Amino acid sequence: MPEDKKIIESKLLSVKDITICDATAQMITKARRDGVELCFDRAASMKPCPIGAESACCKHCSMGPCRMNSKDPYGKVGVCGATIDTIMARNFGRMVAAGTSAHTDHGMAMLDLFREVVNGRNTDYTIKDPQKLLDVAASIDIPVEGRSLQDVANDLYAELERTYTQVNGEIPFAKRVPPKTLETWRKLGIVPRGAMREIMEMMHRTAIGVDQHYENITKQACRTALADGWGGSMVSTEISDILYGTPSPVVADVYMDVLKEKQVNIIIHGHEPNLFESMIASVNSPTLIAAAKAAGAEGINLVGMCCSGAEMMARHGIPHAGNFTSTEAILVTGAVDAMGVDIQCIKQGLAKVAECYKTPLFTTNTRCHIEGAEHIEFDDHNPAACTDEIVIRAITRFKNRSLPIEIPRIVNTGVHGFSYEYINYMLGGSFRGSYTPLNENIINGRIRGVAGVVGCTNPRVKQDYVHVELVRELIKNDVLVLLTGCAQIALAKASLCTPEAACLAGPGLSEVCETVGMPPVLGLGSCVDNSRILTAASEMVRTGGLGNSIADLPVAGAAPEWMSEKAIAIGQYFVASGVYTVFGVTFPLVDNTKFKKLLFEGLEQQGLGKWGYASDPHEIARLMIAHIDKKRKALGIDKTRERILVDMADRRTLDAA
Ligand code: XCC
Ligand code: SF4
Repeated sequence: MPEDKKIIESKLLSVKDITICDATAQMITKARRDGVELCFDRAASMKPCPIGAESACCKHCSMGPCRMNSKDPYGKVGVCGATIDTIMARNFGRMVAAGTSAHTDHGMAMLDLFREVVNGRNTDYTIKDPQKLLDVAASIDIPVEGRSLQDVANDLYAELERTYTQVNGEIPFAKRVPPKTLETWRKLGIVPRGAMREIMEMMHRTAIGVDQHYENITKQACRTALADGWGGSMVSTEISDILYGTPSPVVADVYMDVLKEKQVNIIIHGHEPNLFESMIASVNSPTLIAAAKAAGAEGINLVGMCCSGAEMMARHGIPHAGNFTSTEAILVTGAVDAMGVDIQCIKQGLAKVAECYKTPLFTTNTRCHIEGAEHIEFDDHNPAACTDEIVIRAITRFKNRSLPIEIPRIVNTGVHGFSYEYINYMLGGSFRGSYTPLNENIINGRIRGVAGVVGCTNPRVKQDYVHVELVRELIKNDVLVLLTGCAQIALAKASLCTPEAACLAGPGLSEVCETVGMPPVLGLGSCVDNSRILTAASEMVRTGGLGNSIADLPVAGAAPEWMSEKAIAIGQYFVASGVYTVFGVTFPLVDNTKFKKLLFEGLEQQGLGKWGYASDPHEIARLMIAHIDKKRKALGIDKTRERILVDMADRRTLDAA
């Protein structure tokens, strides 16, 4: 597929080939003028290692590293005798373990804070959503009737801790899994016990000389990934909702014009909401606002990026400046007076760019220091000490601004914050909140199916382009799209997170959107909030009419511009939950191997989902829609229809709207 290849292999030298984000494009041009290097330039000057890209090497011991030949995958084995399938399965399993550990460690930090709030040792945070606490407790069979909130909270903490530490049995949220799906997992022996145990076993099994059957390694990869989706990530989402409030639709601005030239601009970028929540308190402190005004600023402007930004946008409507590949570019504006980061997806390259534009960069989390950045440790028990200090330092930087400022004058407004609970309410109304209307609209064909489009942006592909083209085609074909993470920001920038974007959807989906007043693409929050998609899928099964397991549903997932190991963990837990999941960019496997066949076909025959791959957005859409149609047919709710391609007229319709 020549078009496919072009997207990946173009040297990405001209700005219009690098991104469709006009603000990022403007900043790339300015950075070139200023002689500052960004991730796009580094990607262009360093080809991806072809052997690593196909996962055809192993460095698990010092008899190697051993390199296989992807043109002749069975032509040789490693010094220990490991075959290409063992090598690829081990590498894949370790990516799943790394991604799972990221989400579950994040979830554990939320649980640590919850414990301290519940036992009264932390009074800086409170339980903002007691109803959610009761709902979560009830969902895992903790008695709630007639009990005090404190008692239920104590039990909930003890129960959820098992998600991590339990050595035997099933993690608590296994109770939420549709029975037939759970039965399949039990049969395959992949119900997670506790995340720590699964990650440990995954690492052990993939060491030299342990598990050397790709099928058995894949089972543990499923089990580990499920400890993420139904474990660490789900705990993170639920506890964050309990502590900070469950999202409901909120209007929010995206793009770089959320920076304000005359204000003190502070960006928070990373993943854990506690830092961001405390920063909201700090920027609203009358003393600090007065200090900002004394320094000549009109006020203090707090903005998010990446996943903590997506989460704060969904929960509080905090403006969002851009996704993963824009985090260096935003510093090029010269308008950022401080950037505070915590964990995950924080490019080390930020330190250099921040230095060039005299923006103080602060690391705040004990797990993430960066050489060249200043560390101000964030402590849940005294959160203001860190966030107030960042504000003070930002005010100083504002006062001493010496470089010219150039803020791309582009901003878009959209609606975000579609939690699982809100979708329930939105479709069913407050008196009969339920997923029945969604299922009915799928059964009657107005909605063809549901797609989750998630994940990162990646400087190896044109930023936002694959996300936006894919989603346009999905909604045009009446597929309702759920978004999280950096994908959500790409679509928000492209104006698709608005009710008006219903005009771009097919006739069935646009009718539903217009009736309910919702956008055809629903932003759910950060990457850990992919757990909201799992909860929604379970509810669709429970509501009835669409089969007995998640694997029966006319749904599909995609991470078209992924880059992180976390995306692999997410993909694997969707696949293990029964979802067909298509990745773009590249897939770390050698073609024509048994392990690839297992991931792309075999798992589906075991009652799970399966993986797919394509780099071209229209091909990804074709694969997803074909799968949705296959599931509709199996459910007996298919009717023939053509796949519709997006044309220029559609683009003009949106511009006009
Ligand atoms: Fe990171 Fe979560 Fe990927 Fe974005 S989507 S690049 S993982 S910030 Ni999570
Ligand atoms: Fe080579 Fe085997 Fe060692 Fe891997 S574990 S580096 S394949 S000898």
